[in-house]
Amino acid sequence: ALLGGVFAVRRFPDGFKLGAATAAYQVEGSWNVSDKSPSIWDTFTHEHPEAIVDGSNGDIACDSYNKWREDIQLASDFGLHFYRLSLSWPRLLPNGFSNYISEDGVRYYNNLIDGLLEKGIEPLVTLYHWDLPQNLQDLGGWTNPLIAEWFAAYARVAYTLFGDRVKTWITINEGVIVCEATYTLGGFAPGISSPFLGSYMCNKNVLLAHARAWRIYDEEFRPEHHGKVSLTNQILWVQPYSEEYEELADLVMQMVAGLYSHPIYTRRRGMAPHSLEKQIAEKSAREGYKRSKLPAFTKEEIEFIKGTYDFYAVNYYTSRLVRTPKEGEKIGLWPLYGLEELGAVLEVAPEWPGTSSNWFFEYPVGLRRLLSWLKKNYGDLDFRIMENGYASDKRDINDYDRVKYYREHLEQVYLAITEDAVNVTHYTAWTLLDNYEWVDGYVSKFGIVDVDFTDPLRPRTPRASAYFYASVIATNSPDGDQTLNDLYKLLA
Ligand code: GBH
Repeated sequence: ALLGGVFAVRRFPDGFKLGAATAAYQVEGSWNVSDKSPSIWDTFTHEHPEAIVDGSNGDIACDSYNKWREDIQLASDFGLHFYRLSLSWPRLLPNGFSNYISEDGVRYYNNLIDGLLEKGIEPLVTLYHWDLPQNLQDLGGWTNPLIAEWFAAYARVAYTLFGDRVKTWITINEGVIVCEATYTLGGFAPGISSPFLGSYMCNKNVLLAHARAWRIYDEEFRPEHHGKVSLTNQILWVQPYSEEYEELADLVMQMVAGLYSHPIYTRRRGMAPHSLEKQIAEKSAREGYKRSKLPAFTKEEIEFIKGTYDFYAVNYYTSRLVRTPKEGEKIGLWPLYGLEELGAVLEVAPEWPGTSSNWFFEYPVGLRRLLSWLKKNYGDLDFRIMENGYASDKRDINDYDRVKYYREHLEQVYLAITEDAVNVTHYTAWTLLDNYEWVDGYVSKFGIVDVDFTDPLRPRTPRASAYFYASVIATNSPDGDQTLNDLYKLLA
């Protein structure tokens, strides 16, 4: 059995695509070279190092601005089918607006895209992975309705420059984090706390900005370039603590998934799932607001947003159990401990292993259940996992815990496809390289490749998980190379 071949080999469907992702602010560094202007993360980390666990920032990060050739070589060594990267808006458009395009920014992304294509790796490009130009934040950022126009203009520039070679676009990465981690928690750049007000305004504008960018592609670029555009959703799988909380669990799912999916992926009425609209309207009335805190959308806006997708992209890391609070129990803030707005307490099962990130507990089955929930709620779509990966604070090259995470999650993807008939077509490892993990600084490491951040040259060393993942790709099997797999099981 150790040599494999004895058991039937499990394989993903033909054409299943496996890749890895990074994001501009987390890897590029070179925050102020050439004419690049600061993003909200540059400003936030410089002004509030105390908000970051190790007081660090992304000024240099992995230095991928200079070392992009090495990154491509690694992606190629592992046999990645695609590499998901993001553009830095303030690197490409230092004013935030489209009146001035940075030549240096264009050169950098052309090099990266062409370099990937030369190795036969498809570039997948995210337009917005959280690094808003600071000057746009000064004008209200994602709470200013004009941002839909600013973003649309930026998207048009990107499609024009790179659309001949980039065929898959993600408009906005994780609207729920852009709005809730920012405005509800106040913990992410720009560090403004406006729970369930700013976050709801942001939600509306994110949806409108995405829809505009999708429609521009659809009308002006698709006829020539034939690409696809969607947004990614980071979704916690939330299951009832016990049977009596089934309805509550669904309500919470409608908040963490539905708020950004219902308006795009369903033809059903309204901008938010009905149960959620009702809940928030009632809560708003109790709080003395004349109208629901969820901003109203016009009929035209609703029509404008519906159907603006070409696939369903989901990022999955972790799960929660939900129940109502006990007598006198305080509900924590979204989404680590609870959803005060919905009267829901979230917690983790004691048997779910923790990681180096305080929000992150392992529950592989959650991924399979989430995929089924998405299919049930939004239909038989082309589902693409655009992020999944494991956090550790160890610089261990023999990262068997990470191998285990990938093995167990890939198995759940395989079961979702083969047992539940969910049409999952892509899987993306987060992340290619250890990088700047936002408020977790350089402490929480998600890379299948180690980066030495104490060395100015930022040397990269592939971990066991990189070899395992390469073998998954080579065999198109969730188990990877059976020999390797058995070996890891022994060593783990
Ligand atoms: C993804 O976010 C990101 O796309 C990626 O950039 C990031 O490096 C990766 O995952 C790992 O974190 O909102 O209260 O939970 C995943 C969502 C965002 C979840 C930050 C945890 C921390 C505060 N994560 N969030 S909270």
